[in-house]
Parts: sequence; C-alpha cells; structure tokens
Amino acid sequence: MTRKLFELVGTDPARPFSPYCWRTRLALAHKGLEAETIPWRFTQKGAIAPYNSEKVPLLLDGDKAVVDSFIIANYLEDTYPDRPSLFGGEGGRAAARFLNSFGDMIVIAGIFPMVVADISQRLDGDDYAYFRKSREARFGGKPLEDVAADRVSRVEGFRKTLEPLRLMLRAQSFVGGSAPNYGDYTLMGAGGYMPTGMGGMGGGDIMGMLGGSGGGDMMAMIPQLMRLANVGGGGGHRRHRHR
Ligand SMILES: N[C@@H](CCC(=O)N[C@@H](CS)C(=O)NCC(=O)O)C(=O)O
Repeated sequence: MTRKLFELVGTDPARPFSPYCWRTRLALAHKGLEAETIPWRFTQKGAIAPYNSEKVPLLLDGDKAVVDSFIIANYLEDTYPDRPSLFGGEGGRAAARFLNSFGDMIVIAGIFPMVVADISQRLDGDDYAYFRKSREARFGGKPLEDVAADRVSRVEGFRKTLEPLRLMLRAQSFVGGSAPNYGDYTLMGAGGYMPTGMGGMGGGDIMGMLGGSGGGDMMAMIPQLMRLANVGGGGGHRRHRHR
C-alpha cells in the first residue's frame, strides 16, 4: 500500500494512544482512505528522521511525507477533494483551526497531566526512560506520579472548561452539525488515551471525565468512532506489527 501512517504506541503495538495520531486516523476513515499503520515508539527517531520529523503522526502518501495532524488534515482535504469533505468548506476549515487549538490547549493539555503517570506504565525500556525524563522536565522536574497525584480533584475543573462545547452539543449532535467533521476529530482524538486503559482511570472514567452523560454528548461518540476507524485491527485500516 502506498499510504503509510506512523502512529505512536507503547508496549502494545496494537494500541496507538496519541490524540494527534487519532485525529489523523479518524480523518483517513472519514475520507474512506486506507493506510498501513506503522507502530512507532518514542525512541525510534531514526525511522522518521529521513522525513524531517521528530514527531508523529507522519503520513507517507506515495512520495509525499506530511507531518502534523492539522497539516495532514489540510493535505487530505486538498489532495482528495472528491472524497467526503473534512471541513465542509472554507468556513469549516477556518473554524477547525480554532478547534485544533482548543483541542491542543484545553482538551489534551487538560487531560495529559492526569494520565501522564499511566502512560509511562504503558512504556518499557528506553521509551520509558525517555518519556519519564522528557515529561518530568516539562513539569519542572516533578515526578510524573506527583503530577498526576491530585487528578481526581482536578476532574471537575477540567470538565468546566468543556462547557462551551457541551452547550453547543445541546443544540446539535456534532461540532460539524448533523454529522461529524474534522472539528469533532480534533477533540475526539483525546479519546486515544482511552484504549490504554489508564490505570485507576479506566476507559469509562475518562469518558465520564470528558463528557458526562447526555444523549447529545459528542464524547459519547468516541467508542463508535474508534470502531469506525478500526481500533483493534481488521477492516479498511490495516495494521502492520513490527518493532
Ligand atoms: N502538533 C503536532 C503534535 C504531535 C506530537 O506532539 N506528537 C507526539 C506524540 S503525542 C510525538 O511524536 N512526540 C515525540 C516525542 O515526544 O519525542 C500534531 O498535531 O501532529
């Protein structure tokens, strides 16, 4: 297959958990484009260096290498205009830029400190050492367990930051309106933390943390979307296991 997607994994190559990689996986599924998954680990920098990248997602499409989830979404939209639109027009593309930042700075940055210690438990060897060192440095040298220690008391505050989204989703089913579009995927990507079954905060807890109850709640769609994008293998999104 000419299309390949490098996705971050830990000890289990079948469980990609990066929210950014999930955005791309969902975008590919939306466009109905197949891609071979290349499981990638933090310390495998050499595998992506030839494409001038230190991070994933990295999409290889024929002889083109595209890095950064939002740039990839734009690339897919512009390269495959006959496929279902990710943005629903230029206004949607412009709004998705805001949602992308909201996803990065509010949703992912809000969840990350709560799950960071659990992520380390899904890594081993050099990956574990690299993750611990680099992420503890991000938190001013604090041990990851200390960063996550007060997470239960932080959940309520985090959920409040999602109130604008919740209000929106009382009036419509998705950020994209009656059907999901890339705006939804920028936010739902955070559900990627879920399949790792983060320690005491298992999938169900993370779901509750994100959305709470309510039929119109977009976050309730995460499991359905993960099925759509073929988490666990099979179907259109082929998985390729290697170390
Ligand atoms: N803005 C980028 C962020 C990508 C990113 O931060 N990827 C992380 C995985 S979640 C990564 O590859 N990190 C490599 C490292 O920390 O060395 C995007 O949207 O794709």
